[in-house]
Parts: sequence; structure tokens; C-alpha cells
Amino acid sequence: MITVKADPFAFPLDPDHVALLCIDFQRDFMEAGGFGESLGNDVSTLRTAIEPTRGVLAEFRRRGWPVIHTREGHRPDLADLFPAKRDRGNPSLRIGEEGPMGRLLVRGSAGHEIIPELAPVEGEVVLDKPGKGSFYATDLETILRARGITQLVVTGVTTEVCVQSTAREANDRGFECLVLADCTSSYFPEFHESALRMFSAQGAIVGWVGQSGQLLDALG
Ligand code: C5J
Repeated sequence: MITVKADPFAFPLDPDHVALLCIDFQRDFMEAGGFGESLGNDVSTLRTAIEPTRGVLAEFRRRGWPVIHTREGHRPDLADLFPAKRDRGNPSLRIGEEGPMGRLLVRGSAGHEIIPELAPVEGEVVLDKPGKGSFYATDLETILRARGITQLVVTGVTTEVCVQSTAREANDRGFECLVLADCTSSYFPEFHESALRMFSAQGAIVGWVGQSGQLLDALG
């Protein structure tokens, strides 16, 4: 076990059973002209997570530890898009409509791709999901159990939406999550802070919260 400083107490990282989860670092959320901006958000706020995540990703790759990337998006025929999700809010463009980076949140569009800074490399799992949680309607649990993974180091966007949904789903399935605060971000700084506090409150009721530097220090 490797002891990683974290809240509310040290995270006992098991090198043989840990994977890095990079949630939805997609152009649609991170760049102008995508789904995030269509909802009226300032997407530049998410970019703080890129460099810290790059550092952690490099370390996992160097050690040959598993890395899983997720992407939120829908089939081109939108058969997996519930009307309840399609019609929510008052966006300038809806899911499936043509934007500057192709059809919003549709698999195969340029906006659906992971940003170049954190792009997957060969051998890494890329998981497409229709919902906010990474376990809902995907084979993530099967992939993790088949590899004997019991712990997840969690990075991604946005903290209070897809990261939070995924951490809760993982926790309920018995996976231990270390969420790296600086490797997550939100369009709403106050939601980011609140979500992180919710994870680690009550004795890590959802999981642990640490910083990329604490993880990298512990890994030496
Ligand atoms: C959102 C996500 N915010 N990846 N998706 O709609 O957090």
C-alpha cells in the first residue's frame, strides 16, 4: 500500500488494483462552441484541471497502470437520448444540433472528442456513456471487475455533475475513490467546492479528496 495524504484521512492506494478515471475531458465541455457553452457557461473555468491531470496521467502511463477515459454523448440517431434530457434547460443549441464543432454531444463529432492535451493513447479504455454517471448504461463495472480494479483515482469535469454522479455510483458498487480536487473543475466554483466537501464529509461517505501533488509525492 502507498499512503496518500487526503481528506478526511490518508488514502491507502493499492498499486495492483487502482485505475485512473478521466471523466469527460471533451471539447464539448472544455472549448468554446460546444455543449457547455451552449448552456451559457464560461468554459474557460474548466481549464485549470488540464495541467494537473496531465501530470497524473503521465505518471500512470509511466507505471503502466490502467487508464480509463469517459465521454458523454449520444448515438447519431439519438435513439439513446431521453426527451427529458434533450428538452432540459434553454440552451442556444440542443443536443444533436449542428454547432461549430459538429453535432452537439453526438458520438463521432469533433466536439465529442477528448481535448488533445489529455487524448487517450493506445491500450487505454475509452468509454462512451449517454448519462452523467459513468456506470449507467455502460460496461464500466464489468471492465473494472475483469481487471481486478477496486480503487479509482478520479479526475474530470464537471465536479458536481459527471464526476459527482460517477463517484457516487462507484462508491455504491464498493470501489474506493480518491477524487483529485485540482484535476476536477466546474463552471461554478462554489459547486466545485461543495461537491468536494460532500465527498469527504462524514468520514469519506462518498470518497477521499486529495490533490495531484499529494498523489505524485506519495508515488515518489
Ligand atoms: C455535464 C458533465 N455537466 N460531464 N456533463 O453536463 O459533467
